[in-house]
Amino acid sequence: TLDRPEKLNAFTSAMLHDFLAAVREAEADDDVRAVLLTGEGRAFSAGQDLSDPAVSGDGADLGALLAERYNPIILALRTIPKPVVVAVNGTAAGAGANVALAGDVVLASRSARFIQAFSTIGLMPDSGGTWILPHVVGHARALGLSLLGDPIPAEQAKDWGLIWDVCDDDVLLETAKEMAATFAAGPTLAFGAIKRAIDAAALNTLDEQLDLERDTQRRLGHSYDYREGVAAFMEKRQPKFEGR
Ligand code: LHQ
Repeated sequence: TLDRPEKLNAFTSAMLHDFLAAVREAEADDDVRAVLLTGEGRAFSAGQDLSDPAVSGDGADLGALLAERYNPIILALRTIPKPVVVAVNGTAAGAGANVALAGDVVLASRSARFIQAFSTIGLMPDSGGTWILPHVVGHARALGLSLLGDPIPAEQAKDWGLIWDVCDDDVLLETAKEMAATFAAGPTLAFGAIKRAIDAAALNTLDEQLDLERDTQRRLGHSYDYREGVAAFMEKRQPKFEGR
């Protein structure tokens, strides 16, 4: 949980450090089979803390901050081979929006809004924004969102395919927790393979993607959870997946 509600969970350097460490820890710990990311208070995150001298001081090197903090976080969220559920509990602005969009299943509260708040302060979208937006919403909407920096409501984000679903504010966290718990009891190796394949598709040819499916399915075919899934189907019972 991003936990700096008095500043709308704007990211400080220390928060970003701890965030990355937490995702890496979740990746390394075999007992962790799903991740749930949310924010405390009325916002998910207002993005980079603009009062930090590292970004507002003379000669501040924004590229260094991206290289050392934001980019590794985005890559860690995209490549952790476990489902990442994001509960966007309120405004997600700037890097806060793009961190949220790096999740696998993004749920937003009805009152949430997404703001590509970059051009408004003389910047361009970062934290993967210029990659994910054109892939997901297309050229025209990616440009409109980025150039205008207008807030878009959760319902519109869903209509545009930016996020998975919208929940009433009072049930968002509960819904996200249930989903994360369901993932945590699921076939973890398959989930990891699905993430990797869907991401790879953005760059692969059909030939390459078919090869990836062949190789990955071969590996999953030797997993305990596949045997268990088939056995449970044949025996007309619920599977008990173990993530191996
Ligand atoms: C904040 C912030 C904030 C500090 C609210 N910083 N205090 C950039 C540079 C380098 C490398 C990495 O990448 C980036 C990427 C980025 O993320 S750049 C984009 C940074 N974010 C923004 O430009 C958004 C700035 N915030 C806002 O526009 C508004 O706060 C929003 C629209 C998010 C919410 O508006 P309100 O609901 O009206 O809340 P508020 O503005 O009153 O904010 C509440 C408090 O939080 C307030 O503090 P105060 O002490 O006056 O109560 C704000 O100053 C503080 N806060 N965002 N990014």
